Amino acid sequence: HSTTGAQTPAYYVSTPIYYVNDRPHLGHAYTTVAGDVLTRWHRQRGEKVWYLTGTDEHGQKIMRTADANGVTPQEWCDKLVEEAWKPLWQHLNIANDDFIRTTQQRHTDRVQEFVQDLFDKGEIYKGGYSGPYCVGCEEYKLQAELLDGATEDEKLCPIHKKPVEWLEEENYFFRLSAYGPKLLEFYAENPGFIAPETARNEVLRFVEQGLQDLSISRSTFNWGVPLPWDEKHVLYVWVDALQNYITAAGYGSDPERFAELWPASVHLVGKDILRFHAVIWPAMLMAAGLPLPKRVVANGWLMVGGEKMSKSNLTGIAPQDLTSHFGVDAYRYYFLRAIPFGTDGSFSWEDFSARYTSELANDFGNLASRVAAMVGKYFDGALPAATAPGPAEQAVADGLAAAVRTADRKIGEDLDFAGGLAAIFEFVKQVNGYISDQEPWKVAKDDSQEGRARLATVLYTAAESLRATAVLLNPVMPDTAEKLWVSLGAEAGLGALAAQSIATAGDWGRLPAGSTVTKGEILFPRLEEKPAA
Ligand code: ME8
Repeated sequence: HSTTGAQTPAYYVSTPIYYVNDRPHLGHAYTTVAGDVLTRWHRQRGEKVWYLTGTDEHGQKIMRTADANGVTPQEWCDKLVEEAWKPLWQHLNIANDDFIRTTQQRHTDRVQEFVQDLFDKGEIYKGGYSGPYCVGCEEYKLQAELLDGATEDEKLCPIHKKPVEWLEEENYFFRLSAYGPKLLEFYAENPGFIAPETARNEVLRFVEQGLQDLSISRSTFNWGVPLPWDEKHVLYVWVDALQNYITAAGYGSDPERFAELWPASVHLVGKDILRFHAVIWPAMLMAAGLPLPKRVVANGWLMVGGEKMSKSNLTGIAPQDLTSHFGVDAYRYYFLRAIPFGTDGSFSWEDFSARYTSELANDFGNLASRVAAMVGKYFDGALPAATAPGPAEQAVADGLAAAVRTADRKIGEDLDFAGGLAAIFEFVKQVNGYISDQEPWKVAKDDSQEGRARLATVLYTAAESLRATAVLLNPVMPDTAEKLWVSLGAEAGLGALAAQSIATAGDWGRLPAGSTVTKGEILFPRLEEKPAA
């Protein structure tokens, strides 16, 4: 605990740290974009936020890949991190605050201290284990969950559909079995700890069956963090990996920062690695006497041909193959809008194109360009004041307030990105409906003072709606929202888009009359033909 006084806890979100055995695909980007939208949303609320991602670089999977490529594991990791992983996050406009690599000394030193502490407390003992192991998962499997392979002796991992290997060795064990009752108690007291509900139920059933102690070291290869008390062993890659969430946050090195960041607000994970995060990780933290993260939220899988998209099975699609066609912002939008968070979903070129055209280009992009064009044509680009508001305008203002409330709850609290985006785009539809009803191009033919006031009111209402839409979409589509902000001339009166708060986004009338509206860039250009496969 910090002695320098009360700290405001930061909203701390983590992604899994990804294995760098290969390049990233849509599945990795899915979790990372979700975390980016979540943290940008909280930043836009004015909260202190910390967003962590990184890479998992130890273990047999990485070692074998490096061997097969004739380089050392460290060389392999350095190359993949610098050439593939970091550039992708930059390309997708991910605003992470830190990037942890498990081969960094700031990590390995703290990991050694952590396990030494557990060893000293008697939480770790020496034993032996034999069982089927999947290198793809880096996990011992249970006989019962294996699938039949091509021959009588061959058994397959249910996730990777690849043969498991029989491992038999002397290792160190963590007394995981002792934590079953404490974990169940914790889940009962913290019903929101694991989401969604299906994930929570799966974990409860698993723990209720009784836990086995966990093998936490390996002595048949050396690509890992050495056990400080027995250097013939390296730490099991998952035990090392999970600790990134505290080592990056200043555990053991910067107590003040650690007090501010820990416990994490949300660990985002794919559903395949839920048990590590919702069972093993909390048990290790309990053993160390550290607070547990507040939430573990599991996303579903992006599927290809009915199977999980995966590096190991060569079904990965590179995000750049889609962003080069649809653009980065549409990419960020599409996966969160199309797949309810927590459920599996598949990407289809047709579905993406359809949503791009109807939701982004027609409903949203056209609205922005029509409004800017009309303010230009009828008021020389100077936003007029709404001098004659009536019930139609009140309905738009009410629709906005409702959209802000719903989106804030769904995106900011429930991680229901699809629901939150639906609420924002319902509002966009409402504004389109308002313009069709008001027919400003007809009102413009009425030169009377009353006609001018009506026209001014309609255009102000539309522009003010776009002002709020830019704020709400900034966490999801930052470049597009910025273009819109610029085209509305909002910066002069309201300041930078990033400084706008969600809390006041729904307050009607913030965009000052007199703002200089210009017809900016087309937000979502028409799609070219699909490139030949
Ligand atoms: O498991 N659909 O790393 P990893 C959706 N190093 N999400 C997917 C996905 C798919 N088809 N494929 C991958 C590891 N993901 C460990 C994590 S954490 C302490 C250590 C995402 O490279 C999803 O978030 O196999 C999944 O949890 C993560 O990538 C696994 O990445």
